[in-house]
Amino acid sequence: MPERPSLDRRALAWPLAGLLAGAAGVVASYAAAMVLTIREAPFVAIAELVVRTTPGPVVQFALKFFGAYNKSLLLGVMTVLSVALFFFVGRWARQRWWVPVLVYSLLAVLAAVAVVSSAGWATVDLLPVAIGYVTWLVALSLLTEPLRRVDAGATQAGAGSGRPLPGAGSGPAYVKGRREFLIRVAAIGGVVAIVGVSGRLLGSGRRKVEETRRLLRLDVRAPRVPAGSRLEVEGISPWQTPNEEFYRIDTAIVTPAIAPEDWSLRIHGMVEREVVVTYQDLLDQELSDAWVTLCCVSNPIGGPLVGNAWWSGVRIDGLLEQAGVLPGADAVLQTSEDGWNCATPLAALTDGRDALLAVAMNGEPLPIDHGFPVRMVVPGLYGYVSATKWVVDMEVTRFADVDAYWTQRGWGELGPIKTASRIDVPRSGASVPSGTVQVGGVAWHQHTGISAVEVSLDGGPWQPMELGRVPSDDTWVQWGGSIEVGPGDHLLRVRATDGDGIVQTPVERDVLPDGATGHHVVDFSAQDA
Ligand SMILES: Nc1nc2c(c(=O)[nH]1)N[C@H]1C(S)=C(S)[C@@H](COP(=O)(O)O)O[C@H]1N2
Ligand SMILES: [Mo]
Repeated sequence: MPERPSLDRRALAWPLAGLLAGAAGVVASYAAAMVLTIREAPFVAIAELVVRTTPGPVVQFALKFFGAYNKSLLLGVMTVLSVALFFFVGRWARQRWWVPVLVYSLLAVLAAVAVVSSAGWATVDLLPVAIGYVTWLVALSLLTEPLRRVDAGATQAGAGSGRPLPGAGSGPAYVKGRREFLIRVAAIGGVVAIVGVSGRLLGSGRRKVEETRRLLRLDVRAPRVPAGSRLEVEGISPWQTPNEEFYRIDTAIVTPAIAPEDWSLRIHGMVEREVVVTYQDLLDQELSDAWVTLCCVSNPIGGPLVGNAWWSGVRIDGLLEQAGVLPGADAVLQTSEDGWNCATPLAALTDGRDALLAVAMNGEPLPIDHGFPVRMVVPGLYGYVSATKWVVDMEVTRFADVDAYWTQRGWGELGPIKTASRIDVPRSGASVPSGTVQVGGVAWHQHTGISAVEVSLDGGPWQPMELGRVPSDDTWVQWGGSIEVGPGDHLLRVRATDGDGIVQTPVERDVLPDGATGHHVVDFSAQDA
């Protein structure tokens, strides 16, 4: 056993390490929650868990004594308790390395329970908990490692002189360890301060925008799924994709949170007059709406990066007309608040299709991550050349003069959508009873439409499937039907025919440079019932 530490600086260094490591973990988890736009950081989630599980009589008692059972009181108590706990964790770490590991693990489990037991949690909500946990372990071991060396040096020196040196040593190991400890305290303290302040700024701005968004009442028509568009096939993608399930693609690590009153769009370039529109200007115009299926160019055959929503907004052709496009222009370069950009063929914005500057998605103000307050939606083109979120600038120009974000990186300049079809049921690897098997999925070729979908079992003849009725050529269609399946392993293949009568090619091509082609094939097995 090392000697009992006397009350010297060395003994104080350990609790200090505990406090700083504790703060580092809490701050890291908080900042992670803000970056991931998770409503409550783990610390607050625990507070909410306490509130949820506090029995009524205790609440009454607290009310009597403190006048209010409010969250700031609770958070204050929790902070004091945490400070004390982290202080002792640091002290205990000196004798028993596993005590901090145990305490951090218990705290992480508590936070995870708090998250999982809250309403509407998602798996990503656990990420801040994991980040906090790892930060605790790493920060504490970084801080205590030089202290351990100091202790070891003191013990050695003590052994050499025949008696333990009480408290502070003065040998080279002590001086070096001490210096290193102080450097690490300063470095970790600095990082904690910076991360904490940025998390706070990020969190408060985002929270305000989210609140504004939630309180917005836009005068848009509510989505009404057209009759006949939905087929009765269990397990296929819903025709209308809910906002929470809609795929997301952003290059930004932290998506922009823009207050509507801070938003404006400048339309300039090859135009007769520059136009600047505010959010209110958009709302003051007549809003159009349309069902449009959005798809990502990087969606592999059979992949999930596609969704169908009801979009409301202002027609882009009208805005371009206000600006007066000059002859010679063939592209509109859009830039988002976060600096991403893309160029869309001018023709796709002016040929009468429902190209919208959208303010609402499925009847609600756009979710922040889907471009709030305003984004572009253009039927028939992949998102990377048309669907600019948080759009703030539109420059009428020529393709010859632009080099946009993804085209610089090897993706095609024009991004017309290719015919695609997907099998949703049976799922790959599924096991079903043999006999009549229900199959189904979705198919799309926005702005051209889908006229037929067929499946082939184990290389057999193409069998026509039933199609849902859709309101326009700009959405996907559900397809479904039944096939006869004997026992054993099977391959099911699907292909669509577009509105021009062109059959989807079986030739397999990668998503790069301008979208994948090929048939979706699913393997499944059937057992004797
Ligand atoms: N500002 C911005 N807009 C963007 C992107 C982006 O990274 N940043 N990604 C684009 C791509 S590649 C696609 S497929 C669509 C996806 O839109 P969603 O995230 O709302 O589904 O947005 C487009 N708009
Ligand atoms: Mo995309």
